[in-house]
Amino acid sequence: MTNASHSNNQNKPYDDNNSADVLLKPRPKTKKPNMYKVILLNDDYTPMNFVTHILEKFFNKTKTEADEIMMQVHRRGVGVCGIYSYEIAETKVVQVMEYAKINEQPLQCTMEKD
Ligand code: TYC
Repeated sequence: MTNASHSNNQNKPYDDNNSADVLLKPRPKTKKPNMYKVILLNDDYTPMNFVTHILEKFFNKTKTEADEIMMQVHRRGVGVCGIYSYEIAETKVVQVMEYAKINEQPLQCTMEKD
């Protein structure tokens, strides 16, 4: 045959009697990634305004949002900075820990599966 469409049904708008398609067609792969909470821990030494600054700088929070999360951590002991894929969450944790260290603050940042 010269025309490929004669030997298959690709050009036909409908394929009513080829039910095998239903079994063979793969489901669309939309697996959602595991997500991770990035968490700040309270301590008695790190200044409140340093924690607020961290939340603005690394987690793109507004001043109001950052103050709210900081106060949540201060009062309750922990607070969620954001929820990210594993690689992004890990990067945020490293950035915060390095920034706290060079500023000689004991602030602790960690991550946990959402
Ligand atoms: N508790 C600290 C203070 O009273 C403030 C603080 C808030 C520290 C949040 C860490 O993750 C933290 N200065």
